[in-house]
Order: sequence, then C-alpha cells, then structure tokens
Amino acid sequence: MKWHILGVGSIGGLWASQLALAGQTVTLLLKDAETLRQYEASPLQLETANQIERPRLYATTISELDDDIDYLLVTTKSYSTLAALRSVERHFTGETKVLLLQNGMGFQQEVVESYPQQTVIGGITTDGAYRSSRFHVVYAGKGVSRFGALASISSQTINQLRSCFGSVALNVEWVDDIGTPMWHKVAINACINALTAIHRCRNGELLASEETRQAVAELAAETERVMYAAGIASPAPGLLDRVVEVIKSTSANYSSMHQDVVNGRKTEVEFINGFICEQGEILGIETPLNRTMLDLILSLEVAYHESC
Ligand code: KPL
Repeated sequence: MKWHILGVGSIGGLWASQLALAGQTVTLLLKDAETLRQYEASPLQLETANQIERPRLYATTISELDDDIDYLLVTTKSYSTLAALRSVERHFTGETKVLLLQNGMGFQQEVVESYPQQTVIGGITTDGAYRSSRFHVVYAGKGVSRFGALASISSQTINQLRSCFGSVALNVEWVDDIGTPMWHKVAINACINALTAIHRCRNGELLASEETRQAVAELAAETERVMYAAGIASPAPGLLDRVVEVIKSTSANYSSMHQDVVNGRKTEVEFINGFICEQGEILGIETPLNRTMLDLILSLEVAYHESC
C-alpha cells in the first residue's frame, strides 16, 4: 500500500517508521524546503528499547508532491487539520482514504463534512513517543491504537487496513465503533491535561494535593454528565476511576498540554475542554468547570504570546 504522512511529529514519525519497516511505501509530506533540507541532512530514526532503526522513507515538500494520495495518515495538531488537508487536497482521488490519528474531538466531523467524497477514518492511540531531535523519534511506551470509520467505507478497504495493521510492529485494532473510544479519550484528557498545565505539574502530582484531587473529581463528574447525555457509556469502572488509573500509569509524564504551554505553543484545549463545552451546550448540560479550563488555558496562550 502507498501511504503519505501529514504531520511528522512523534506519532507521525513512529507510524511512518513502522509502516515502512513493515514493507509499505511511505512518503513524508514536509511543510517547506527548509524542513526537507533538515530531513535530508538527518533522516528519520526510530529509537526503541534495544535499537535504532533507519527506515526507508521518501520525503517531499507539500508543494512539490506530484503523486495521487491513496492512504493519508494525518498526525498534525488538531487545530491544523483542515488547513493541512486543504494543502494536499489537489492530490485526492475518489479512492483517497484519510486516517485522522490526533488528540481531541470536534474537527473529525468537519473533515467528514468538508470531504464527502473521501473515506474518513478516525483513530486514537495510547502509544507514548517523543522526539529527542527534529527527526529522531523515541518510542517510549507501547500502547494501543484503534481505528474505525467515521463515514461509509467499503469492506475491501477495511480488509486492506486490517492486513496492513497486522503487519506493523504496533498494537493496532480495527473497531466497528470508534466514536466511543474517541469520547473516552477526550473525556480523560479533559480531566487531566488542562489541570497539569495550570498547576505546572506532572500528571501524577494531580493526586498529591486535596485541591487538585477534588478538581479532577469534579471535572470528571461534569464531563461524565455530558458524555452520558451524548449517549456514550462511561469507560469501566467509571470515568473518575479510569482517569485516576491513567494518571497513575502516566504519573511521571508531563501532559501534551503542559508541554505546549511551557514551550509557548498553541494548545489543543479547544478540541478537548472546548469540545465538552460545545457538546454541553448542544445537549443542555452546564459545563462551568470545562469552561474555566478552556478560558484559563486560552489566557495562558495569550499571555505567552504577549510576552514575546
Ligand atoms: O494523553 C495524554 C496527553 O498528555 O495528551 C495523557 C493520557 C494525559 C498522558 O500524558
């Protein structure tokens, strides 16, 4: 199969490498000539516990791409999705499949509506990866990735994807209902990420004080009410217990939103707590705590930009 990767960060780099190592033809779509030059000087490496792999990949700038896109894996930040897709849509055919493997929710529906001709697939992952330099990806924690269709899909495509996923050295599952796992992930992130960015702490430290333990519990209760109104069953044994499990199993991590805030980057809060607020509004459920998280993180982003 022929894959193009849009968004070559840690998860994009991990997937590009593993697909190529499994024998797929993989092209990285890089944003400009400077990024391509950096890539050519120091091509993608994947570091795992016992080795460093140098997969065989193709790379091009988006403007120089001259090929049709068959399978497109999108691993950009959630807020860049539509702009990123617009930059490559001239290479779409009726056969193009778009796989969205990103944080947050809300933008997937916009993609489905903006690209009614394409097969759009949603995904979530708990794989842990980070970059130690621009194109050096460290695969730090084996998790699981799940994909499922967000719009109509042929059984032939499902079979092709299943067989491809079975050949890569990652835990990947095809699921009939991706909406529920996507909701669970965004709900868990809504209870952890913003709080860690506001308190400037590691995930595990949220359980260290009564104040933050209570904030987590109240956010989980509010988020669960919205999820329930949306017709989504809570993850077993309940959202708060699941959130506490994730906090414990990632206790030494700085959440992605914490990292974005301390590095002065835009965060994905609008597609995490912002998504819960939007759903609350649609479903008639009050979301004052998610609103506070959204407003505080947006003000931290503004404060940073004004100080620069
Ligand atoms: O998904 C995460 C994130 O940081 O975005 C968690 C689960 C909170 C792990 O850090």
